[in-house]
Amino acid sequence: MQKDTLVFSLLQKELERQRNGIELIASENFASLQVLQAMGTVPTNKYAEGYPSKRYYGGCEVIDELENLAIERLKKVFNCSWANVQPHSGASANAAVFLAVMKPGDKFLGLDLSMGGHLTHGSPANFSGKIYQAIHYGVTQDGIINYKELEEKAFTEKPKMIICGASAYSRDWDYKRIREIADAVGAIVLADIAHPAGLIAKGLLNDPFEYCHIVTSTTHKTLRGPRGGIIMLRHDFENKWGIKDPKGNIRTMSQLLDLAVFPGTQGGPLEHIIAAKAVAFGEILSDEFMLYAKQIVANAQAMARALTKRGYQIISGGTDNHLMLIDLRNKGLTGKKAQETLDKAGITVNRNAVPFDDKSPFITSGMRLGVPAVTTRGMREEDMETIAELIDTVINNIDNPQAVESVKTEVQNLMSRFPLYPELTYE
Ligand code: DSN
Repeated sequence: MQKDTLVFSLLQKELERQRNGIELIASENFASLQVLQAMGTVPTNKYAEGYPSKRYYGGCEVIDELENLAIERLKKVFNCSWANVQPHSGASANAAVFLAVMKPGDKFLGLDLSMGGHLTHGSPANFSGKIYQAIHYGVTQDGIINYKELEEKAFTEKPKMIICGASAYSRDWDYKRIREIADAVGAIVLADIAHPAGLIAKGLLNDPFEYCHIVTSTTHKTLRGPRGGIIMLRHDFENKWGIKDPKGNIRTMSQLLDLAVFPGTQGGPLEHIIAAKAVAFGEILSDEFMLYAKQIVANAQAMARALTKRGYQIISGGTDNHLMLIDLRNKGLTGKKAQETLDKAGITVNRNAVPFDDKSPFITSGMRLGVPAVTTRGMREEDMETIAELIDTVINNIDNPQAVESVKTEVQNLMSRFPLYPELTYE
């Protein structure tokens, strides 16, 4: 068969874009070459509905070994007793948790999307907000989770589940406090750690497993694996809520969650992606990944300092993790304009609503910056200062295409010092 030069030339173009730019989208990263290699492998040809040793298809003996390896490594990464590595994404992982523990119309509490939450935490546009009754808590004027509001709403509304976790929140979470509130109202706590998972894995942030009943994550953000999702329990438990499986049996939480992933919300697992997850989990267990995770935190703090020095307003005044949310109103521009102009300079960010935003989610008053990807490229604290200066130059020349173009050249020169997949070519 002839090589599909059109597709592969587009892949090469995307590789060059990633090589030449400064990637600051907080949810993105660069998986290792062996993670990429594992993804493009033969298990994509295989159906393996079910779980290791309980499949609905023949020929799954090697697939079972691969999936078991991914599970065992993941259990070591987070010191947990049970894991499901089949969710195709973080949203799929969360959908399975909803299906396992909630009935349509049941109430739950989650962080408002406009305050840093996630679509699957009850946005009206998402299944979580359409099928279930979402109640939201937010952040205080200082940009910190409003635990008082969370507590008051929990007591008034008596939700069945409380979700903690965010997509645009730069501070650590008080899981203990949330569990105490949940226990007082009889709710299940779900921690969605998709963003800070890599830092949690290395003990650099509070441990949600100590207090949260169920933990979900993606695998492609700070965990630096393939695009995908996972669900974990540190301690499996008989569910005191009496939640039943589709046949009306009361099961342990791990059984309910397994059933909710398959056959509840997914069909055949992506075993080539599960192989790549196993590779990534092996990498996370290394000492090298500890250095990486520590560098993420050091870089995020260096970036926050460098931007604050240049007059940028960081929500909550700084960061404990890998990201920061910037209110651009004092710079007189919208998130949309900032994102689009930075894009022209080869600096990739995403516009983001800030708490109490007066602009629409399509325009926004803020931008979110994260450092996991630039840290993977080998950048250090001093490079964060350089990036802040480049961002500031673009923002100060927002309507000056020549100045923006000259930043683009500087960005390319800078990034050529931090090679990305030097051995890779698609042409
Ligand atoms: N879309 C992801 C993010 O950018 O944070 C969350 O799923």
